[in-house]
Amino acid sequence: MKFLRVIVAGPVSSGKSTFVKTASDTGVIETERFATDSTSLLKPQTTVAFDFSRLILSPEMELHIYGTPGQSRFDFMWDLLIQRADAYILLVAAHRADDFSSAREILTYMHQRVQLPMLIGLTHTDCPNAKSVEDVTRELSCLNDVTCPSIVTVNPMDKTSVFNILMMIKSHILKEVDIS
Ligand SMILES: Nc1nc2c(ncn2[C@@H]2O[C@H](COP(=O)(O)OP(=O)(O)O)[C@@H](O)[C@H]2O)c(=O)[nH]1
Ligand SMILES: [Mg+2]
Repeated sequence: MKFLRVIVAGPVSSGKSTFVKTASDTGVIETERFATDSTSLLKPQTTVAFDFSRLILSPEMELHIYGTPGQSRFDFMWDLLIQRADAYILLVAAHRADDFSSAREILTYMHQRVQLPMLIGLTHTDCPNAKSVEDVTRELSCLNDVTCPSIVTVNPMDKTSVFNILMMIKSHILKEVDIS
């Protein structure tokens, strides 16, 4: 059996826990707790360790999907998770431009630690004031020396949409394995 580990990172409320839950065909393990700081203005609960779910693709292959906590005070968890990952997806909420700098920080953090296949998933594209893929591409590539990766739209509440981006990241992983 081959396990592919995919990390789902991103700022608070970008859709990580929802994504992990939707991806699952076996149920999910969550570590949500009531938020006590500024996060509580965005939502009542926040992920403190990680969310985990599994997607069985075939008798030989499973995706293990780990959602990170969004708040940077839990960034040691990002480190633990990313060091053993095969790939990661960074979720960015299209309608929350104030969070783009936090998304860039996470991108830089990951990039400095690992060189792995990755994609950016643009969420909340259905919300008022959502920026386009082109706008977000520009915003995320303008700082730091991180080359901007592919950005695709994803709806974390929609099973097909989540499945599609997971299949994209899976083929990135398998391409890397073939080459090496
Ligand atoms: N309208 C809309 N709501 C979304 C989308 N993605 C996530 N949400 C909602 O945004 C909220 C925060 O999502 P959550 O998964 O808790 O974010 P996390 O902090 O990254 O784990 C939840 O109420 C989700 O249902 C999206 O693409 N569109
Ligand atoms: Mg969460």
